[in-house]
Amino acid sequence: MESSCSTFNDIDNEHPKSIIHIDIDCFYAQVEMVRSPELCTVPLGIQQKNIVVTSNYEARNYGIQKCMLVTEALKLCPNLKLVNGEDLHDYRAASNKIFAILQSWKCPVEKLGMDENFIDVTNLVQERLKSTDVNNITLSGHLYEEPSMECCGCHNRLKIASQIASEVRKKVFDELGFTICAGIAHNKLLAKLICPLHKPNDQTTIFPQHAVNFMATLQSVRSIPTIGSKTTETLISQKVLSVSDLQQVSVEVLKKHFSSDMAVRLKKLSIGEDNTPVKQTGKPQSIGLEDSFKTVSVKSEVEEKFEALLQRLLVLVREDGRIPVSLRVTLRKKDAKRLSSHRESRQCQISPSLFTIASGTLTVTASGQQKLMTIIMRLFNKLIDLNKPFHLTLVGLAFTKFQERMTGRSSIVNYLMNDISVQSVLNLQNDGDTSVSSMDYSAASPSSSTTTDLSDAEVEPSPKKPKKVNWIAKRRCLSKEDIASPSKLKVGELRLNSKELEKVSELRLNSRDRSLTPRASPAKECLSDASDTMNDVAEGGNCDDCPSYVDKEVFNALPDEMQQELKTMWKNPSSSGMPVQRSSPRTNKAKPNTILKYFVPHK
Ligand code: DGT
Ligand code: MG
Repeated sequence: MESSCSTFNDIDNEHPKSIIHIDIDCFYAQVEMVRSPELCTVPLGIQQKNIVVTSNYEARNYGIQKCMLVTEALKLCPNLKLVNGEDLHDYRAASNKIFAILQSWKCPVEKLGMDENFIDVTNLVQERLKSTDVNNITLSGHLYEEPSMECCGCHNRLKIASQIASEVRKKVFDELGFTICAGIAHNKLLAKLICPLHKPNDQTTIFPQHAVNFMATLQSVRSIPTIGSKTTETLISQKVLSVSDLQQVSVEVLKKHFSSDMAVRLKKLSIGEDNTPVKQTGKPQSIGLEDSFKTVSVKSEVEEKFEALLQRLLVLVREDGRIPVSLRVTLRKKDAKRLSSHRESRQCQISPSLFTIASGTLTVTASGQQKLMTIIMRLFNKLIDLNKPFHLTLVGLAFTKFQERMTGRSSIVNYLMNDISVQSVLNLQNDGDTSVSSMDYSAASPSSSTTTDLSDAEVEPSPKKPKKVNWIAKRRCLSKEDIASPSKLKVGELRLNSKELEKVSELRLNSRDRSLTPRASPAKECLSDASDTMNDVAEGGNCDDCPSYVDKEVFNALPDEMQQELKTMWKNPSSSGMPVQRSSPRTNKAKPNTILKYFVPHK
């Protein structure tokens, strides 16, 4: 057996990468079929408005195509079973589950829309090669064409990638019941384009030396993923219609119509060359929903549409788990003068305290939802002059920014977020304080941003005290490995939340001054609120040598390592930047953001 290191050295490899492209068969239709298996044996169409956006393969046998009018589809197949697919929630959920399975191979996975993914299995292939007889590697699935001679070792690598693709497809089917197609190649472009060659529920591999021939079979330049409608138009104007035409046209001719870089890129694409990396997909930058319709011209109807969108959006945001801090409202106005429609957006910051995290789940109370609706309608009023008639054809809602914070239980920020809501209750009940916050209204486009101050009591009623005590007890049950030491905390993440943290400090002070004097000891509080948790809190806490301004309850709830770290800092204040003398909370504002900030002096 040859050594994989000597045979497949990356530096000598012309085609070092191994990429798998995954496409789920008749995606929306499969989600419905998995949910209701009786649909598997009948022709099924997924309807959005008056269009069949996709259909199962049974229906495709009748000639039904994607985005066909319902009336046409029913003419072709009167027995077509139609399911409404306007609510994308379950499709999105299925897409996320599939994505999670693809990640179990520990390779970069890039999501492309809801039903496509790229997986870069280059490293995994290299690993497997080390324990594989390179003379005896079999290909799984179809091969685009038999190779005439070996290349740089890429054939064996791609064969192993085809085996991984097979495993991926099997796992997705076994765990979720979805059949999928896969394309295997040394780059993303070829992997994507070869994927649908054997549909459904199959896979195809292409070796690099067949790239030029394969690309020449594509009838339209538009088939190349990165070529959009404008580029296609320009190419057609130069009589470049097919990919074969693009292969033949000189780069000099292309340079007359495109930038030099673009001209070279087009030439490379035409012969199947592409070196774009598979970028690991993270969480989306914004989460939004839109609803389009013929016309809506009455405010109450608009409000109903937003209400419905908000309910659906809150489901999505709960599944996402991050706390939104910015909300955008989008409208599409029918413009009689311009004979066209155009979109306008406004967005504003929203208070994170509208949301609470209880048992790891993001929730919004009914009053929080009302406040969100108030904000939405205020943004709407900014966009529409209600003294004049209006005609809308679309409304949209999106959460556009999220709190940057560690989401695990071990996050100190998470810990403090829970505290914000507890303190809010005290603040509202004991102080009768109508907390006024200013919100920054700005148009989505930075060039036309405006700022308006609005009064809005956004402090959110939240879990009652016993819940907090239980929660503290829970935290104390976490293992040491579960809890990050303060030294591991990312300072940036804390700084991003500094406003919020100042709010915590202020609320803590207010509530303490007015409602918790004299203060009960942590053990006593536990005893009165939830006796079964008393031992957890009382045993762990030892704040005898803490400075007098320290909130003992908070200190006792911290893991031992943090307590030790703080005590060390208190012993040596000059090196830690901690307040040596008792100071007002305002003076803390100017200080760097350290864990010491959370220990607010009593007045
Ligand atoms: P396939 O991959 O050929 O077996 O069939 P699908 O249905 O998976 O088609 P695909 O991969 O192009 O699109 C994935 C899903 O996206 C599809 O199930 C429905 C939706 N979709 C596709 N094209 C459109 C479209 O033009 N409009 C709308 N609203 N949805 C679309
Ligand atoms: Mg698909």
